[in-house]
Amino acid sequence: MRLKEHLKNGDMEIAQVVLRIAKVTKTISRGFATRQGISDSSNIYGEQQLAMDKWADELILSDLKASGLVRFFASEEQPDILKFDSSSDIGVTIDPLDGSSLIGVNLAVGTIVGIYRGDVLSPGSEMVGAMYVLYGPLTTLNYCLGEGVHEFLLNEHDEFVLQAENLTIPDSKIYAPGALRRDYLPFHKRYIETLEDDGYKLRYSGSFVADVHQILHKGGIFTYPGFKGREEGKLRLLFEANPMGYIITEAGGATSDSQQSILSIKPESISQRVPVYIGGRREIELIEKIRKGE
Ligand code: P6P
Repeated sequence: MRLKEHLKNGDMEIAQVVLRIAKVTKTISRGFATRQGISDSSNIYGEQQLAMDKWADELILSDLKASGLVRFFASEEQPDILKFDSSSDIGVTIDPLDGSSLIGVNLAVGTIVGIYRGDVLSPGSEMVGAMYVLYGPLTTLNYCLGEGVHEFLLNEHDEFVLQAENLTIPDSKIYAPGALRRDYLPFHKRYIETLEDDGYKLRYSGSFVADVHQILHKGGIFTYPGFKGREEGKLRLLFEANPMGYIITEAGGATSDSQQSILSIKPESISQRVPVYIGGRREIELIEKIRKGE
C-alpha cells in the first residue's frame, strides 16, 4: 500500500502536509552526493550550517509556503517562527537534517517533523501528528497521526510503500547514552550504571533520529541528559524531542526529562533545549525513580 492510500481515512489537511513533505524528502534523499560541503553561515545555536542543512531547509520551507497548507513554520535552521499566507491553522516544526555532521562519514541522518493545529509553542501532548524520514541504507518514512505508528520504504519506483503498521516498542536491553561520562550529573551516573549492571548493550551513532528509530524497533532507551555546565541538555524540545517523543509514546513507550514527560513541557522559546530520555516505559520509570530518590 502506498502512503497516499494509507492516509486516506484521516484528516485530509494533515494528510496533504505529510504527503507534501514526503515528496520533498525524496529530493533530499537524492541530494547528498553533491552537497557535502559546509556553508558560510551558522544557525541560531552557533553551529556552522552544512550545505545540506540549508538546502533541505529551503526545499521544505519553499514547498510548504507555496502549498498554502501551513500557517506556522518553525525550523531548527530558522531564527523565528514564520507565518505563511494560509487559511489553515496547521503548524509544523522541522529539523531538516538531524545528524547532518555525520553525512561525511556515511551514517544515517534524517528529517524530523512535528505537526500541530495552532501554535507550535505548545506542549508536545497537543501535537496532532509527527513524522520522520531516515536516510540510511534504506530511505524510510515513519508517521503517526494519533492512530498508530506506521513505516514506509522508498522503493525502486520512488514510492513510499507500507512495510510495517502499528509499530510498538519491544522490550530489550539497549541504551544510547549521549553526553560525556565525565560530565554526568550524579543521578544520571547512577542511572547509566544501573543499566550497565543489568547488562544493557551500548548502541549510539550520534544521530538522534537514527538512534531513536533503532529504539523504536528494538526497545531500550535513548538519552541525551542534562550534564555539568548544561543542565538543560543539548537536544531541542520543539525540533527533536517532541516529535520523536510523540512517536515513541504512540508506539507504547514514554519520554522524560528525568522528572516529567517531555510532552507535558510548555515551550518558552523555539530554541529551548531539554534533557532527553526516550524509550521503553520500564527505562523511563527507572530514571524518574532514581531522580526522585536523589
Ligand atoms: P554528540 C546531532 O548533531 C545531534 O543534534 C543529535 O542528532 C545527536 O543525538 C546529538 O547531536 C549527538 O551529540 O554530543 O554525541 O555529538
